[in-house]
Amino acid sequence: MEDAPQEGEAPVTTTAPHANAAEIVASLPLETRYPAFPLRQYAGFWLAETTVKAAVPLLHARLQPRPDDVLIASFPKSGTTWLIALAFAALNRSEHSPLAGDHPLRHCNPHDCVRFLDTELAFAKNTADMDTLMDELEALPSPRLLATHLPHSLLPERVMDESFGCRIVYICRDPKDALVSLWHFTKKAAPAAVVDAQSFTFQEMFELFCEGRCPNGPQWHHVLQYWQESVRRPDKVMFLRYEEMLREPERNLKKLAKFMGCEFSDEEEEAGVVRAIVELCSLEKMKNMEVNRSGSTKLGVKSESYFRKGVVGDWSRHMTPEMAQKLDKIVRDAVDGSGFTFASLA
Ligand code: PAP
Repeated sequence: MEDAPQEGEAPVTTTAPHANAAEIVASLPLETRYPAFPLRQYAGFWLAETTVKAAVPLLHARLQPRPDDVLIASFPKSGTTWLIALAFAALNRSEHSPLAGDHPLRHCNPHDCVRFLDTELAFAKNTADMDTLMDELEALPSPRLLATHLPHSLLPERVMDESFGCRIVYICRDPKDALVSLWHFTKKAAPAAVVDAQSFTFQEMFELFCEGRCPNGPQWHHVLQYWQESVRRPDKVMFLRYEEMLREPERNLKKLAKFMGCEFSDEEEEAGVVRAIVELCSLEKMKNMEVNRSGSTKLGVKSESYFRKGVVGDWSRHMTPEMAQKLDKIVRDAVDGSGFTFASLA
């Protein structure tokens, strides 16, 4: 989390959908209680102001998806880092053996192995930097590994195009655990300049989350949109659950590779390649790598802040039963009748 672009530095004039987002941003509902950055309510979601101003319009105007792109999508703190690592290791395994000592994931935070569309644009300092980012995206060789925290309804239409659209892999996590993870991350990753982050209480985070007033919230609407799209277009949108991945990492990695078009062969499985990737990307391994213990990602986020406990049910150490019941009810009411449910609410 770095300083936001200066006011008025990111005007994007184009006729694409959301082209006027930068002009109307100041008139949108504002939430300043989230300490890392101001949020604006836009198209039903609470997004970083810079995401509304810059990332959404620019992606709609310029992103050219390719059918062999893999777009990792998630609500923040749902297992994104892990999924990026697994997808990167699987896609690039012929060039980088997961057993090799010089594997890129041993030297780079997973976030530096992927292009994070909305986040990178939201962090860009000015229009020139944003243009450079878009040019870099265009110049990347295929297959590209991209990532986003944007809700499905805010992705450019082209991403869903039957001929040109790309594959999306979404990871979903229990809302209560995502909330706890977001609170820890907000306090740990925020730059020192954001003084309020240290005094930001769990109760404050809880209230914001319940109101959907957190980055990319409401979480349950984010999840529901991608789930519905995965039901509508299962060949293009894969829906994974963090809890299931923790339970059966190898099975889920094999499913992921098949979906991405790089299925593991029997020979590879026998040679232990699947196991080696799961091990390379395990929380234990990643957390203890020097590159993830110190320093920052290219966006200036402390590397270590992406790796904490990685368990199911940590919420019970932070929430009273009443808090859990309150959030469960909000989520249950919101997804009721959709056919979707979170495992912990089933
Ligand atoms: P992001 O949205 O900022 O990229 P994201 O990676 O989605 O964050 O979420 C971080 C969570 O994933 C952390 O959960 P926790 O706070 O409940 O512990 C982090 O520990 C967990 N995580 C990170 N890497 C892994 C991994 N390799 N395996 C399992 N969980 C992981």
